[in-house]
Amino acid sequence: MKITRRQFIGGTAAVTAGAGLFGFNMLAKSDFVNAAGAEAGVKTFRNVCPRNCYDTCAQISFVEDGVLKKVEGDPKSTYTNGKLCLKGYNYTRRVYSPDRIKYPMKQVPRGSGNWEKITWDEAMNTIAGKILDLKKRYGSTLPICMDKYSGNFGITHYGIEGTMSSIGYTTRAVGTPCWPAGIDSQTYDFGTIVNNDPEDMANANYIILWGSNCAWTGIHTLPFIMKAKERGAKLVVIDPILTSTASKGDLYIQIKNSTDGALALGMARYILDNNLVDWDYVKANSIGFDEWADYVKKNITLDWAAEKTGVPKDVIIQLAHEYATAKPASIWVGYGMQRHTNGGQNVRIIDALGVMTGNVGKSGGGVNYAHLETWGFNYHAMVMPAPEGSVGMPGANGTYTDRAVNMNNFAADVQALTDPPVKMLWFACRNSVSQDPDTNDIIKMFNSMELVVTVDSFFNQNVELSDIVLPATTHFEDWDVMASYWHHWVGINQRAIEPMYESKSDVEIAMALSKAMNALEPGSCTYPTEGDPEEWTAKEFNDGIHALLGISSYKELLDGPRKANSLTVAWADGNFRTPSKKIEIHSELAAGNGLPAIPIWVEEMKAPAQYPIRFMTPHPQHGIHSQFQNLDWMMAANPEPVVEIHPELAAKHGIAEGDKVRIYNDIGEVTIKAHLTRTTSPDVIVSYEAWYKDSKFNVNYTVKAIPADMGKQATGMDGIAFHDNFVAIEKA
Ligand SMILES: Nc1nc2c(c(=O)[nH]1)N[C@H]1C(S)=C(S)[C@@H](COP(=O)(O)OP(=O)(O)OC[C@H]3O[C@@H](n4cnc5c(=O)[nH]c(N)nc54)[C@H](O)[C@@H]3O)O[C@H]1N2
Ligand SMILES: Nc1nc2c(c(=O)[nH]1)N[C@H]1C(S)=C(S)[C@@H](COP(=O)(O)OP(=O)(O)OC[C@H]3O[C@@H](n4cnc5c(=O)[nH]c(N)nc54)[C@H](O)[C@@H]3O)O[C@H]1N2
Ligand code: SF4
Ligand SMILES: [Mo]
Repeated sequence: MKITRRQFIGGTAAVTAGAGLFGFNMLAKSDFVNAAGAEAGVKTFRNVCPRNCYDTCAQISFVEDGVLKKVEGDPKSTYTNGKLCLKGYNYTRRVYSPDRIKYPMKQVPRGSGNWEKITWDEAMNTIAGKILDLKKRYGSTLPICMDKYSGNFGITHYGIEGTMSSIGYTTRAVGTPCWPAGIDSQTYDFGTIVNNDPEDMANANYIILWGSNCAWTGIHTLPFIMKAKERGAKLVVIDPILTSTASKGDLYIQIKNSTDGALALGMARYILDNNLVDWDYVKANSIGFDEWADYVKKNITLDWAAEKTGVPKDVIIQLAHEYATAKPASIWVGYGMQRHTNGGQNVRIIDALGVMTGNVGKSGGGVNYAHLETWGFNYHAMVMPAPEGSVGMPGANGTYTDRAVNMNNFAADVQALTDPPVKMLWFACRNSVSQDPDTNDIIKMFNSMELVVTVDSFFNQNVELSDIVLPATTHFEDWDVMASYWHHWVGINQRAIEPMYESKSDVEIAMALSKAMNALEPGSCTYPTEGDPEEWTAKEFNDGIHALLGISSYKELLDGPRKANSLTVAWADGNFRTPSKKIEIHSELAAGNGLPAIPIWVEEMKAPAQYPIRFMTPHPQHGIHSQFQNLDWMMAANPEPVVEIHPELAAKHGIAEGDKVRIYNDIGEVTIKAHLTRTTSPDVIVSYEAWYKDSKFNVNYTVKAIPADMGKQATGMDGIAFHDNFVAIEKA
């Protein structure tokens, strides 16, 4: 079975290596050597999935004659445990997709579909020329704006930020759509985000999945949850939608959106009234608890909580009693529940529940959100000095800085800038047209540009509106190092196959751009013009990372990923990182930012009269945002999007299964096929965000850039209330 590398591999050619062809017994060592038992000529390599996914899977790739034949989960990571999700098993299909961007191309005019192949030299000279032209016309590089986010979270991919720094002070999309409100909550309460090792969830006696659809979005934690269940633990899922995750629960609670804080406050009232508080823990570790307890007793009743949340009073009592007594009890706060105008505040109230029951700092416990403890790399590819004489936004003591625009309000913020205006966009690891709120405004923003460059591997909706597209490598064609924001493993990414077609990694593109700029104007770009991809990765390591992982060189990761074992139980040492060094139930930092000092109830956003239906657009099963769903195997499994509608709501509008539904509000509309289901409630419709091949489907036409309540403190910008999205519907 031989497959040679071809320019255009389509059909089934590249994916013939069936499951079971190579056994796991051969996976012991893979530093470019064939492990015993491997088919002759098959090499194995270590890779890590670089997607913005909780699981950051350690992978083994199987390569024959330079062709990637199969990708498996690496059994050396006890978290990945030899398994991938359905996206992971599709990687061979992704790498060899005929739809990959193969070489630099230009589109004249933008949006016409009139693409023409160009050379790397032409692409780089055009881009370099435009950068220098803008710099000359406006006196700085501020008219150049970069938007990079989560296409690839590898550490060397911060070289995209480095590309910008190396040309001068530029305009940058700052912030994150994922999790900022919740990060700030835990920053106010504990000083930062740290979660228990998700593998430790196996030790819980009670688990609440609070606004997390981990059966789709973080699948590798589920086996640990199931282990806990086998030991007798109870699983509760709190979500407005009866998701796949909810179907695994012993108890499913269909809460009204954005009222999680009311549920948690109701639980707190019960816990206080029934003296189930862990006073020893609270007194030793927190400040402000009495003030909050006073607030709860004076203001919160179980009847109010039941009315607010739609959760019956007896269920709130049961949940509160079980959570407070089944020690240890673990909460996983998902990112879905904080995508609301009071989302951060609701997370603070849930944090307080964990504290009052003494579940923080315990194995099998925790209020688990995320962590960045294994991310202490050098960011060598990112940290580049501005060229001499560069001018930017005035900073401290006569220095200059970049100009920030809010990633979560990108179109409006970019267009509002006048002095100087933004005239060139550089997208990498980012599909703004598909993923940003207010698609119509995003398109308007594109129209006001002189040059739009997108670096990507696929002809997505962002590329469709760009002038120049540059082909990006996949992670099998590149060296990198990868950490997770959830589990505690770190792994290396080897170059398993040569870069496909004419693709380059983002760092190689930075080097090529630097060459072109310095040829046109010596000294205009500080990015190195030469460098070996493995060396770039090696330079990200330091003593801190070595010590954390128990290694002395990155090369040891070629034997398998390593886990930071010192981090297993978050806050076990009680060394909180708040100003007071205690858990701050009363946070002066929050108060100073204009937020309530204590975790009190903040009203949720109500539906406006003309748009009474909430349109939720959470994360899909078959793709990760705009990635994977476009592949033929995924299109076969999930050929078209649907909007989930409760039969009562559908009947009200004369909508039957399979009808087209026009979903609209004052900023835009989208038409989607109806699927009638009781998994949602009669005032909420659901369609999962994604990019389908050859489709204009895009939920973000109706989504407004409404800020969440928190995020600025830790991430520079507030989060976005994706789920406070209100629409009207009609049969199309
Ligand atoms: N309506 C709605 N919208 C949402 C959300 C929602 O819940 N509802 N969720 C939001 C959230 S949480 C997020 S994180 C964002 C995600 O939005 P994005 O960060 O835009 O995420 P992706 O679509 O995963 O990736 C963007 C692009 O990166 C490309 N890419 C992959 N690897 C590389 C690489 O190595 N180099 C380069 N240059 N490109 C690469 C991919 O091909 C893809 O086209 O979407 C947000 N949008
Ligand atoms: N397959 C797949 N995996 C992914 C992603 C993907 O696109 N696809 N995206 C990745 C990224 S970038 C992120 S940020 C994470 C997100 O991971 P998750 O947080 O698990 O995902 P979401 O879909 O944003 O939301 C989770 C759940 O929150 C619920 N929810 C919404 N509003 C509320 C509320 O008010 N209260 C409660 N209790 N629940 C609510 C939604 O119904 C949804 O079921 O997943 C990552 N993993
Ligand atoms: S998308 Fe997530 S679960 Fe799937 S292979 Fe990648 S890291 Fe693993
Ligand atoms: Mo995200």
